[in-house]
Amino acid sequence: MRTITNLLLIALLLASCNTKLKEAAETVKETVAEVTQPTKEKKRPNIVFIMSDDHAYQAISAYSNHLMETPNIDRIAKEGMLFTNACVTNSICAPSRAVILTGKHSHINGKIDNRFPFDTTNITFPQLFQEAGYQTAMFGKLHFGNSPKGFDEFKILRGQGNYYNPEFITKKEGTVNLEGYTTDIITDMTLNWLDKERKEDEPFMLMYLHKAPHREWLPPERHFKNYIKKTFPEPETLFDDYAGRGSAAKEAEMNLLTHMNWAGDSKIPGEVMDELGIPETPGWGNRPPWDKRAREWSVGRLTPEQKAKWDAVYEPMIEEFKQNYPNMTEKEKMSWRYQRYMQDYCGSIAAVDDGVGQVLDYLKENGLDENTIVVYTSDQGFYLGEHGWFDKRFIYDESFKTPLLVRWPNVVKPKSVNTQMVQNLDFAQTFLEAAGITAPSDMQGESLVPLLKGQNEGFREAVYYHYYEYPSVHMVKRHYGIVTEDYKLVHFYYDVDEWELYDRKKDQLELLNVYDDPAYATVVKRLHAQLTEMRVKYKDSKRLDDFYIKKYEELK
Ligand code: SGN
Ligand code: CA
Repeated sequence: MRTITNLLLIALLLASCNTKLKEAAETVKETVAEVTQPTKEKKRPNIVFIMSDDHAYQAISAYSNHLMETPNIDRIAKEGMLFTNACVTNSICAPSRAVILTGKHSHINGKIDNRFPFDTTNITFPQLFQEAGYQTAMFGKLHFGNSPKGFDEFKILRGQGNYYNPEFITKKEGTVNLEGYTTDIITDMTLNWLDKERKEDEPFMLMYLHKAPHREWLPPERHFKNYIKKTFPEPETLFDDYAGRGSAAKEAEMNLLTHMNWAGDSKIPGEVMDELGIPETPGWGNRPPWDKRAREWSVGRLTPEQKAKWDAVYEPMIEEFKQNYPNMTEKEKMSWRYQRYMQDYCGSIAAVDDGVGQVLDYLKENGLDENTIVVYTSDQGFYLGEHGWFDKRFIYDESFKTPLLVRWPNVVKPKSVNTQMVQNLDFAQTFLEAAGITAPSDMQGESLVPLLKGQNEGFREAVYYHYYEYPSVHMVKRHYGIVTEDYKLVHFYYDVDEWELYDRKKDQLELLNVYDDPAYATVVKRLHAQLTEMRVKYKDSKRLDDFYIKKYEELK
């Protein structure tokens, strides 16, 4: 009753400002009705969580169309909210998925890298949805090492999965081999479940998870035949020499010219490499190359029919390359590799965009769109030639940030843009709150529901990041750090002890480490203190860093 009296007083005060009188009276009427009468039970929203693998925000036209158009993914932002500062806590596949499912940082859920097993005693948000009476289903790439808990139905790719003729681990039929293009197969499975298996009277939580555009980037015919002809603008930092940064950037093995496979990634057959005298790209840390084998396990899987269509388009490209290669400068080779990379990368995304369109259409045509939250994101960002790189892992922007678009009719204002520092860590609590399910108190994220409703006040001002997988493929050193709107403070450790500070406002390309610049002494001091506080808040520590190093070495 006291609440009602207070509300009345506030409304009357407002009303005294004359013209607002009528409005205020209405507000009072509505609020009193809400407080005194139990509101008609609202239908719980459905959730469609769409995630692709390694999809850089740079390749979504809702963010920027300098590379390609993604009209269907963009629909989510047009009818909902585009997050321009969404980021991950640990930029790599399986750990990102573990963070999303558990709502806990990697050092707490234990899945610190792709190799560590996922501890299945962790509580994941789908389990809570299932317990609360939601129907749950997952289709596509999980890449976890184990089957997901809390799902009525799942069909997941084995490990990394393949672009063509994939193998799926299924809940009901064991392992199955399917012929066709994986992105389309995952879409078909999703649509089939929505149409044939879903019960109409219960809400659902559906995870639709693409393998594309993960390496080695194989588009379907309908897209490779167009994308192979395209030319893409080169990023400003394609020829970066890493001069302003420490050893981590200099020693990473992610360079398009020196670390990308010719046979697997650029689609130049092994015989042609031999003919031209191109050596195989060494494996990480000088391990044996997997360059030619990568072609075998990707293009090598195509059926004769698929291969004929492939060759009809890729052979002319290979012929042209054979003619040009002997006279190409190193710079020209880099530019060629960048174009080749973007043609296949963007072509793979075009198929994801088609699938997203089909799912959005299905929801609309079946009257499900009004009460369904649709989320599009990636497991992390990706380098599209920025700093001369491909792959991810770093706290630097292109891999640290991730796309996030959310459509929630009647809650999210169409065409809204949110600049808050949200993380994949927040998804679990967001979905749970949206569904009216209580989140476990030890989850470490923050619900994004207020942000989706347009209320940003009091949201976090800094995020914590920690990457572990080293030494490993791409050789990105272990590091943790804090990122605020203005700065990024990073500690690279294990075989080095290096600190980096970036001024995010003045140096958006992150080319200059200003950690030792006296002009930043106060900032460094303040951020160190904030980082220490964050490590305490999220229960991370030097002791845990050492624990995971020891475990990592034992796993070798
Ligand atoms: C493979 C890829 C790497 C990639 C990791 C992790 N090499 O090892 O380029 O970084 O997966 O990717 S490949 O030649 O085998 O494709 S992740 O998305 O699963 O984390
Ligand atoms: Ca990934």
